[in-house]
Amino acid sequence: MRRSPAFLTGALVGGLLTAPLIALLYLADRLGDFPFVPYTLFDWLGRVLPGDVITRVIEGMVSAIRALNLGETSGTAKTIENGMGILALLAIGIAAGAVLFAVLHALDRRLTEHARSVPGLITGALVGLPLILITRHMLYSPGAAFTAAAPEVLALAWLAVAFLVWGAALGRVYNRLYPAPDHASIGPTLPEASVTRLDRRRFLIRLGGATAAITVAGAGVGRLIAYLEAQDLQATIEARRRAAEAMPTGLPNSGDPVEPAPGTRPEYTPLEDHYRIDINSRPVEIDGNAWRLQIHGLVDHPQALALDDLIARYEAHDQYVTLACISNPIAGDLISTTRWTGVRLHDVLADAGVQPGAAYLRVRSADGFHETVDLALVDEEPRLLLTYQWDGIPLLPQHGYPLRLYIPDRYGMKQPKWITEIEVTAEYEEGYWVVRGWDAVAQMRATSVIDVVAADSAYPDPATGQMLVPIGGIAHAGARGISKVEVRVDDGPWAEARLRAPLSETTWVIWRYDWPFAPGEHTFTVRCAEGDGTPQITERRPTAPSGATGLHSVSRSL
Ligand SMILES: Nc1nc2c(c(=O)[nH]1)N[C@H]1C(S)=C(S)[C@@H](COP(=O)(O)O)O[C@H]1N2
Ligand SMILES: [Mo]
Repeated sequence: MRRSPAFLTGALVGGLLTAPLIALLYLADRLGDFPFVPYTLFDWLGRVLPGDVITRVIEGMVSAIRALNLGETSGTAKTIENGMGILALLAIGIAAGAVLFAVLHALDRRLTEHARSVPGLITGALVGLPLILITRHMLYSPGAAFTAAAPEVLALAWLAVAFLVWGAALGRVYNRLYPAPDHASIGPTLPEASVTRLDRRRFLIRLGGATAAITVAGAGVGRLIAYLEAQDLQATIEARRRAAEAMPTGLPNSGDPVEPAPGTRPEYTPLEDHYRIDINSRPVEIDGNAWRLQIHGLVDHPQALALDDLIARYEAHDQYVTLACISNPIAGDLISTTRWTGVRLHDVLADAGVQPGAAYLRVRSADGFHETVDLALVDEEPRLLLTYQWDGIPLLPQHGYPLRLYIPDRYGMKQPKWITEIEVTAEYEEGYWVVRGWDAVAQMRATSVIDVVAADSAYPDPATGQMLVPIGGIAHAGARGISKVEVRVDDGPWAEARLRAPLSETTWVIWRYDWPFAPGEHTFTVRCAEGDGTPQITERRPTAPSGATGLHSVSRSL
């Protein structure tokens, strides 16, 4: 019987040893906020890989989540991304094991037992060093304002130890599986002759058992801590609500006679259900007390504003807003509505004294995200808000605490969270996603969606006795408003739906059409027109680069 090649055994051992390494990194992260290398690696890759690669990954992921019905898109996507980070580190470990074993096997006859402990340590260093540098760059470079991390020296030392021990273990396992022939009697390992194939297999099984136990224990305890912390988030929302004395305010359109069809999505998205999209495996956590908004560049009075300064010095404005991601497919769930509270960017800039010649704002965020805003837009659009509250409470970490920018009529990609800096400049600079091939303006597309064909809620028309089935959903066109929604059944005529008054001119509109029921299999299609009558684009286009277009249809057997 032939032995499997050393590199294959190395790949196996690499995998077996990297799994517990990842579990222990995770445990340390949950216990003491030590860096979780799979996430820093993934986030770094997301920033350096070419934009079209990233765009394809995002599109593939969003369509897979929808096709397989995996649940809410943004949360599921984040889970998959987190998994990809873990798989990436696992793959690195497997590759490193394969290479180490292949190299040692080639040198086998020439290395003494003692010399053979060195390559394992070298492997640990070669794999660990770049990952440590990436982690340092992501978490501890001057621009990075992630504060929820262990002290730098301690964190990097822990990673160095972890990777060296991991590398040394790789080397040890190699020695156990392939003892040096000439020095076998000196070392603690068995003479080669006695290391039978059976013994090797038994050893690998024992190793697998031990590493599996560490992996499960480490990951399990880590998960438990994460679970306990997640419960804290709900508590955080509640505590913030109490602290802000945020009374549930009545919605401005509560008296509207058009009742949503039963099963239509909530008109006002519960805060915990608002979609979340950003380039970070974990939400950026900023210390709100230490945080300052820097305003500099072509201004007479550079500013460093604390959150309290913004709140105390400027008038607060509320705006009900429907935010959507440019990656939202037709009828996707990357769209939500809440109440944004903040101060006018225009007012804040006036105090900084914008100098002649200035034309743009470069807005920078703690996570390296950035966007450019036209100063002309700031002058003509009073609704640009430096936002510090959603739903009446301070922004949650995942939604941009302490400060984010609202720009009406634009997709989310133009609206930075976790803002730290506004530079007033004369030169245009492409924003984070614009550099990566997405639309430079990113004006929201008009869209209309059927949420429900509420056959269960059919009722007889009081006048004629004809059964009516409520059909309902949303229509949205950024800040341009919706003047008309129409529904077509099969190839019939377009019938006008009733529109509920929206929460504001910048939110979606809930529509409803009560369809005269006819049994059978039917296809329902919806379309809308913008405030000024401009019809929704019917041509099917993908999300990249400018936002999806096309009509939404659903088929039902009734
Ligand atoms: N700093 C920062 N801001 C960001 C992003 C980001 O990755 N980093 N993503 C943008 C994108 S693509 C979208 S769709 C919105 C989503 O905001 P939300 O997660 O609060 O819903 O945030 C925008 N602002
Ligand atoms: Mo987005």
